[in-house]
Amino acid sequence: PFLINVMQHERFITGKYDTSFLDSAPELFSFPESKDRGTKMLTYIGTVTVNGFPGIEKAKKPVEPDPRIPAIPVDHPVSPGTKQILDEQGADGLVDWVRKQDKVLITDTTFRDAHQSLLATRIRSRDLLQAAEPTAHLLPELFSVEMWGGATFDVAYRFLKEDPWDRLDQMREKMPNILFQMLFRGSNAVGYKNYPDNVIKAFIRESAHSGIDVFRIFDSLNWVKGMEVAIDSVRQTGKIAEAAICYTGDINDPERPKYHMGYYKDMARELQALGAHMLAIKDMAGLLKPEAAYRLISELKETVDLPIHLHMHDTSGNGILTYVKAIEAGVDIIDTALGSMAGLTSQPSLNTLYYALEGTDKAPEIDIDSLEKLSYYWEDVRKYYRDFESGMLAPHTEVYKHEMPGGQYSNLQQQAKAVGLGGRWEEVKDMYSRVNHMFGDIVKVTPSSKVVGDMALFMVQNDLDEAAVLERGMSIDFPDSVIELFEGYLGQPNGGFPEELQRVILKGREPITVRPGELLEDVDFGQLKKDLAEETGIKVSTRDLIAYALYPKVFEDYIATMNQFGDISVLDTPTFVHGMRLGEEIEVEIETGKTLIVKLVSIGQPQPDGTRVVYFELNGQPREVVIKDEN
Ligand code: 3PY
Ligand code: ZN
Repeated sequence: PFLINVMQHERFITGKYDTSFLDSAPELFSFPESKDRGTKMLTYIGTVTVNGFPGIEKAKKPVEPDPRIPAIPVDHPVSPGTKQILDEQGADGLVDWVRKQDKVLITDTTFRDAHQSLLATRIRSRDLLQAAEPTAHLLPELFSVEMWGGATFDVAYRFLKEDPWDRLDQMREKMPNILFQMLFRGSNAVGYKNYPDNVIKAFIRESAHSGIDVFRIFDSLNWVKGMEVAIDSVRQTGKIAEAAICYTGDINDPERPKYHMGYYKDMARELQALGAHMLAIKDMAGLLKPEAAYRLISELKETVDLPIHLHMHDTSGNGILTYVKAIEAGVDIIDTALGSMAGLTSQPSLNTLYYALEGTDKAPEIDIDSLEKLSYYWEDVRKYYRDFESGMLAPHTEVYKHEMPGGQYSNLQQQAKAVGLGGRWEEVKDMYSRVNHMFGDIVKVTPSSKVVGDMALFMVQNDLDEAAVLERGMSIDFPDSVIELFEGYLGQPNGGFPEELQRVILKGREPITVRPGELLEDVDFGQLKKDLAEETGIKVSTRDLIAYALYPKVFEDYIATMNQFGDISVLDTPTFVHGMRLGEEIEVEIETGKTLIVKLVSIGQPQPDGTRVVYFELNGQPREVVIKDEN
C-alpha cells in the first residue's frame, strides 16, 4: 500500500522523483485497514454475540465499569528487585541472598495459580498485563511472581486463543525487576502425560531464554526419578531449580502412616543430592495443618541445607494459621495471592497475612496500601470471569477427607455434570477418596489427580464398588488414563501399585518400571517442523514447534482460529466472552496507536440455511458478516 500511495502522489505522477515530499506528506503513511483483518474480527464478535461463548451459558453482556488500574509514577523507574540479584549474582548468589533474609519472603501467585484455582485458568493476557507494571512499581520487594506454567499454557491456546509465549514476553517487559516463576510438571512438562526427554529440555531452554527464572518442578507421584531430567536442564540454563515435594496425608496422623515425617525427609535429601537450588513443599490440596507445618518445616530445615518455599491452598480456611506456624519454624518463602483473588481453593491472602504478622520480626517488607490498590484491580477484573467461578462460597473442611487439589475441585464437578452425575456429586467426592485408597494411597496432583477423578466418575456411573472392580475387573474396560497409570506411564508411586488391581486393569500386559522417558524416542524436530508448516502454512518458530510437540491438536486448532478470526486477544474481555449489545460501540486497539471503532447495528432474522446477517459499522462504514446460528 505504501508504494501504491506514493505512485498516486501528484509529484510522482508528474515525474518529480525528489522524494523529500515523503516527509511532508504524512497521509502517504496511512493505509486503509485491510478488509480481511476487520472482517475477521467482526466475524468473531458476530459469532460470540449470536452463539455465546463455548462452555458457559449464553447471557446478555453485562455493563461493567472499567477496572481500577493503580496509577504508576510517570517519571520514576521501578526499583530493582530479585531479578537483578539473579542476573548479577547467578543462581547460587540468589540462593545465598535468600538464606540471609530474616523476614519471610513472598511469592505472588495471582497471575497463575490463583486464577487457575478460582476461575478455571481463564484470565486473559490483556487483563494480566494491565496489572504487571503497577505490580512491578508497588511490590518490588516480592521474591517472585508465579505467572506461567501449570494449566496456563494449554488453556491459553485452547480456550483463550492466545499465545502463552507472547504473554511471557510482554509480562517480562512490564515487570523487569521481579523473578518470574513457573510450575513445571516434571516429565509431564505443562501437559498430562510423559514427553520424550528432548521435548522437556527444549521447553526448559526456551522458557528460560524467554524470561522464566524459577522453575518449580514436581512429579505427580513424588517419584524423584521423574524429576531428574528437568532439574538437570534447569541447572544448565543458569536459572533456579526449585524441586518440589508434594504434600499429602498428615504427618501427625498415626492412621495415615504412609506419608510420615521420614518419607518427606528422605525425599528432601534426594532432591538436594540431585542439585536442587531450593526446596518447595507443594501442598496442592491444602492439607498441611498448622502444627504439622511447624514440625515439617523445622525438621526439614535440620535435614537439608536448602531454602524452603511453602505453597498451599486455603480450601479449609486454615491457610493463614498454617503459614504463621511455618514462618515461626523458619520457612524462607511462602506463596500468597492478592486479597481479592485469594482464599478458598486459591492461596491464602497476602493482605490478611500482612495483618497476621504485623509487628513481628518476620513481617514481610510489603506496603499494605499497595496491596489494597492492586486488590481493587483484581476485584474488578474477577467480575469479567464470573461465569467461570466454582460456586464454592465458604471454607470447605471436607478437603481433609477427599484431598482433592484446589484446581481440581471445580473441574471434576464440571466433568461430573457433563456425564450426568451432577446430582450425585456427594457420592463422587466420597468415591474419589475411596479410589485413592484402592490405588494404594497415592499423591494426587496433575496428572495423577485426574486419573483418580476419572476412576471415581467411572465407578459411580457404573455403580461399581472396590470389590466389584476386583471380581469383575477382567471384563471391565477401564478409562484410558487409569490403564496408563497402572502401566507405569506416569511413573512409580511410593510402595508400588496394588498388585491384584494392577493385574485386572492391565489384563495380562506387563507394566513398565523404568522411567518412561527412557523408552520414548526423541521427537524429530526437523520433521515436525516440516509437518507443521505443511499442515498450517505458518512460518514455524521454535516456540510454535514446542507447543505443537506438546499438544498437536490444540495447537492446530489455535492456528485455525487465528486464520478464521485473526488476533482476538486485543478485544476487551466482556466483548471476548459476550460479544456486543445492540447499538453498542467499542474501540479496539489492534496495535499500538491503531484503533478500530466497531458498532453493532442489528442482527438479521435467521435464514432458511441457518445463518444470520449481522450488521456492523466499522470506523463509520457499514459492514455485514454472515454467522451460522448454532442455537
Ligand atoms: C498444576 O499442575 O497445574 C497444578 O497447579 C498442580 O497443583
Ligand atoms: Zn497450587
